[in-house]
Amino acid sequence: EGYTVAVVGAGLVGDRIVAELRRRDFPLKELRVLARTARRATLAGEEFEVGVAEPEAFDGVDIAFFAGTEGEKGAAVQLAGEAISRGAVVIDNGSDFRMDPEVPLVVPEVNAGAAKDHNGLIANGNCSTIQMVVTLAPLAREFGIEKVIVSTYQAVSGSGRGGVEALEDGREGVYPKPIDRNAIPLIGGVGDDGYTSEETKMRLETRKIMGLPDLEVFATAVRIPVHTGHSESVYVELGREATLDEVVEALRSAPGVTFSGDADDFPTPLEAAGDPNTFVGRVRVEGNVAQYWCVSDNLLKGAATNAVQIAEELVGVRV
Ligand code: 11C
Repeated sequence: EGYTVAVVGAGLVGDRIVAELRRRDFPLKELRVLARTARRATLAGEEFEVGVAEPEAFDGVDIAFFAGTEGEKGAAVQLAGEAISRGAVVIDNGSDFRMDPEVPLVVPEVNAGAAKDHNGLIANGNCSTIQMVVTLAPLAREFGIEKVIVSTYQAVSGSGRGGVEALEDGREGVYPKPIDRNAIPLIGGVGDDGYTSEETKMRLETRKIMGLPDLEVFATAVRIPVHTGHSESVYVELGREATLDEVVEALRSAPGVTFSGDADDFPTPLEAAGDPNTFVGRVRVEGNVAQYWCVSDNLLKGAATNAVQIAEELVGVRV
């Protein structure tokens, strides 16, 4: 009964994947944790004998979650093919394969059906993209959307343990400038067009997940001294004029959204951290322009929850 599941990576995201598999009661026959080196480790309060992530470790695995590594090529680049050739379906939280046309990029509230069309690998989106598309999808369905301008306020746990140490212990070398009591408008490397990799991910991944290849998306991604929970200020040009009530209704009834209120109610990272939903507040509407504030736990919906939801789509369980 159940599935043999491997989690590759014992960092913050690997920890949350184990937690979400348990919390959502995913049908497990066996749960293996793999990493670069073998060791004992505690993930989500559970002790594991962590195995070495090497090809043979995927023998018998049905689903392999690759937690992904910010700033360097994920382990999936080396090992996804090995896992797939042994019969596993890989769900990759890393960014290496997301824009590959052969690889579905899935946020179940938006494009669950895409998960079925895989060739062994399904990509999980970037955290700041996922929470945005969860809130854009109901607006696209109801009104159509034409243009998005977004500024992010991103938590340090998006950079893994190193980011948390930079905030809490002043660790150097993680960010280009100190993060404590600061705001850093540069996440990832800067491309030839002046956009950072994080900003480009938000543009390209949003188009792919929403199936809107021409959608205009302009992002500015900013790191702030918050432990967990990414926030976003979103401006959307809708396909038609709408009322505040209509926009609120679309957001309030959207799957995966917790609606905090319209003009003067707002969620914060402290409230969103630990919750799998995306929180929305500060909704304003003028003509065909909707603006709002959204917040989500970057390690949960931004990574682990979304990955486990994809696995649920694959095996046909609903929670
Ligand atoms: C951050 N969004 O907060 C990044 C972390 O493409 O999966 C995740 C990077 C990715 O820094």
